[in-house]
Amino acid sequence: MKKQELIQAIQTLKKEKDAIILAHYYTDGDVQEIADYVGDSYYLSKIAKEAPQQLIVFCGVLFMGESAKILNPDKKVLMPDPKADCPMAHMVTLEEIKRVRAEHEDLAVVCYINSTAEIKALSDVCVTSANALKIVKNIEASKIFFIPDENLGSYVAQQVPEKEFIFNKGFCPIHKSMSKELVQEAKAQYPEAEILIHPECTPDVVALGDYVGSTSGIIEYATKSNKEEFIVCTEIGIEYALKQNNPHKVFRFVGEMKACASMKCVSLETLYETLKNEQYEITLDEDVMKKAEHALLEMHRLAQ
Ligand code: CIZ
Ligand code: SF4
Repeated sequence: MKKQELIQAIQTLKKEKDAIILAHYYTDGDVQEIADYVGDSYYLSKIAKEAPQQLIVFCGVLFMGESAKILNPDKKVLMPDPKADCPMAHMVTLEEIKRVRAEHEDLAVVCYINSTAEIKALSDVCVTSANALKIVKNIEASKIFFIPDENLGSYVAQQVPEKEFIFNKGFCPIHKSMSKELVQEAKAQYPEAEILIHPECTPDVVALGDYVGSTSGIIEYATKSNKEEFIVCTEIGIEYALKQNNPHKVFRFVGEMKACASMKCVSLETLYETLKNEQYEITLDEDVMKKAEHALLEMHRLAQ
């Protein structure tokens, strides 16, 4: 089918099947354009929780679809591609969480939303890059085991010196490829550009940022800034929303790997197939869902 036909077919199926399409900022522009809501995982988790439609189609990676299912369990949640997984979501073992819990008192296990449902089920609260700082400050426990991302954990820890942090060695390969050298080279070439950094980048890169924050934070900052040019250290899919809000500004991306293959699994074709065949449905163990729900609801409560 041609693009216009695909778009038409998706719109028709969406109405017929009472579906809502949610898309993350890292997905392709075509997908963001057709989605009902586009945002970061915190925002999309709130939309998914309240969605009245029967079908929720999540254009993103598996942990996002799982979170939607956990927060709105009576709905059918579909993902366009079952291979769209985030490697970081698996970078801590359940045994490690149990071990650290057993060894420490007055400890909260804080889990980045980029994690499997099983990991969330063993955690006290979830966070996203948009709310991690606020939530960690609101936690009563004096010790924080931050999983799975060491870089986001370090970024938060720096700003919450009153708490003791235990880190875990997880990372995002995409953000890790955005090295200090590449950012410095880009800055030498474009000295006027402001540097916008996602906190999944390593601490040496975070230290170079004029602004450090989540995707929604980066978009907001770039839109308000009176600068015309930016060096952006996060996944390239964000360019679509940046350009939509700022058609005349220039965004330069750095990194050996600028695109996350999992996020690019979604296309208009796979989205159409998803709606037509009602595949691939997210199913989760009931007990895991209940426990993981607690961590996600705690995120919504503590981020207020
Ligand atoms: O929280 C999210 O949506 C992710 C994965 C990135 C970000 O900063 O928005
Ligand atoms: Fe995971 Fe990184 Fe891809 Fe985000 S960009 S889904 S953290 S691998």
